[in-house]
Amino acid sequence: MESALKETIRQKASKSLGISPEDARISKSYLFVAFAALLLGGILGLLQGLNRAGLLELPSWLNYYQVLTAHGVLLVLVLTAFFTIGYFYAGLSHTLGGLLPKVRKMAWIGFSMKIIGFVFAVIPILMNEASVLYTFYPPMAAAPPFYIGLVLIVLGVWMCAFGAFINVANWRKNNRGKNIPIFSFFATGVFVLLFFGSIPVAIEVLTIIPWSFGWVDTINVMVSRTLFWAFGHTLVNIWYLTAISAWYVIVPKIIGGRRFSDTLTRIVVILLVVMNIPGGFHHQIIDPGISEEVKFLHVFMSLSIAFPSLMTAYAMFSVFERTGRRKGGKGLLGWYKKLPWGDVRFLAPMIAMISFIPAGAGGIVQSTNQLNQVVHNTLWIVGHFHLTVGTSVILTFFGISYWLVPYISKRTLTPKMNRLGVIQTIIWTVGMLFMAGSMHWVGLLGAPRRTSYTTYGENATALGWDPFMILIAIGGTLLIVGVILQVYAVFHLMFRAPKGDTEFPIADKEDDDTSTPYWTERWGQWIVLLLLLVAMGYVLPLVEFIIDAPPGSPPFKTW
Ligand code: HEM
Ligand SMILES: [Cu+2]
Repeated sequence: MESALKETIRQKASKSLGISPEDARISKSYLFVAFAALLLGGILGLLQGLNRAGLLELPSWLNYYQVLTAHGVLLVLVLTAFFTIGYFYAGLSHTLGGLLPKVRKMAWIGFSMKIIGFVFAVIPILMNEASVLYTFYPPMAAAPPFYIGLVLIVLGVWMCAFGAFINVANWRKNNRGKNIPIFSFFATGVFVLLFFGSIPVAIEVLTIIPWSFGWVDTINVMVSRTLFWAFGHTLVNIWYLTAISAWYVIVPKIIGGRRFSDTLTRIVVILLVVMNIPGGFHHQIIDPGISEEVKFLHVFMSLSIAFPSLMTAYAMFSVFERTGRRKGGKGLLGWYKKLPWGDVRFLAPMIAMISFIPAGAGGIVQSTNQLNQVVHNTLWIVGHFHLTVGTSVILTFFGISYWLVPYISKRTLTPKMNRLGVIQTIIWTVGMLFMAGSMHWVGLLGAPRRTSYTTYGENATALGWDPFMILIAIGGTLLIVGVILQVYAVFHLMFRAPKGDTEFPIADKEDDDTSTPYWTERWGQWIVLLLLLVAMGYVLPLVEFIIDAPPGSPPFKTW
């Protein structure tokens, strides 16, 4: 009780003081880059959609695969990384009583490293020397600066992860025996995953660099792909964990309710962090040379992530129902009418959650050996991740932006901007229904992903895909309208909206919530467990790939 009281007083104090200008500047810069990436990446996405529908021929100086590489890099690497860091740093500052000066410096060094790395990576992409797609697997080889840029980006992310660890450790030193505030608990989980999840890709890139320079002749493709997906699969769950931090902590406050059980929330975070990394082979289900047992193990681990997801679904709907009933909602479903559907800060993450239901089901389909054979490398996959990251995650980020950007800019969300946000959310949802829906369907009919417009010599099957491709182009056109509205909203909230104080909305626990056991704080143990599971998933296959190595591959330029 006493600690709850202190907590409230502290929150009140930091609420009235707001975020310090130094901390705000960090988050503002990160979010600015994130939304600039959305604008550029969105325009490129539209070009792809129109090209694949046969509606637009790209000029001779712009290659489809070059555009696709930039679209992937801008949206899944730049947008998500910069948003995640800007968001969590604002929340660390808010819940831990400000960032330490040292941590601020690290955030800026990290920022510069990522920007310099990005410039290094982008120049060869612009020169069509790095159209290797955002997955950059060997044997396709880009010009060396592309990989050097990636190394700098990873180091920049590590800088931010360590900054977060230092700030959290400092808080713990000053608050012995206490659970860290729930938002910072999520941040810790995300940065732990970011750090450990990006070690494999760092190793991969370090082995690619000498090969792309021509200092070594060949590379072990199986090892590279495996290291990539140990990272890629983790990255997906980093986005997911970031999104659910807002679902568990922020959304209940916005609807005027309380959080779901604090202990359960922390267990979900721990499970997602610990079980995550050894799932990467579900992206390589039809790769040759990997034993069935290992594939099975990884599929098991990936599906075990569905367990905390189901816990999340239960928790969220429980919060909605409780809150709706407290506000007078009657009957079996009457509570849903009491939810603030006209508030973009609720509507966007709510649609995000709902779209995660089919998105998650699609993920289970892909993790199933037999079904994977049907959808592998078809447009189904592209539909899947536009639903997961392009809708569940991004719509949550959009919803966050309507309070986070005013919060760090000391401005307010006006009813007019809120209305614009609601319209934006609806346009995005409809656009994605068209685009991702058609992609799923045409993927089942066999249309391949990552392929520019072709009719395969007027082949009848390929011609049958055309109507769906037109729907994809229509969806893409709606989405670009959504992108422009969203970027306008962020720009407006950052620089133009009326001055004033906006709250960082963190929901309280229920009054009758049980106290949280302190063992949830043992991050050292969770990390040991994480490493053990990583060893279980990866040591044997990697040793096998290296000892019984397939013939190495020279670099190829396929575009
Ligand atoms: C204006 C909105 C968007 C449009 C019109 C769009 C359209 C497309 C199209 C047509 C493709 C694929 C093509 C192919 O396989 O040939 C694609 C690929 C992709 N998109 Fe989007 N997209 C949009 C937004 C997003 C967002 C918000 C994200 C993630 C945050 C995203 C992530 C990706 C990724 C990762 C790929 C795969 C790249 C690859 O295969 O290497 N897209 N997009
Ligand atoms: Cu995965």
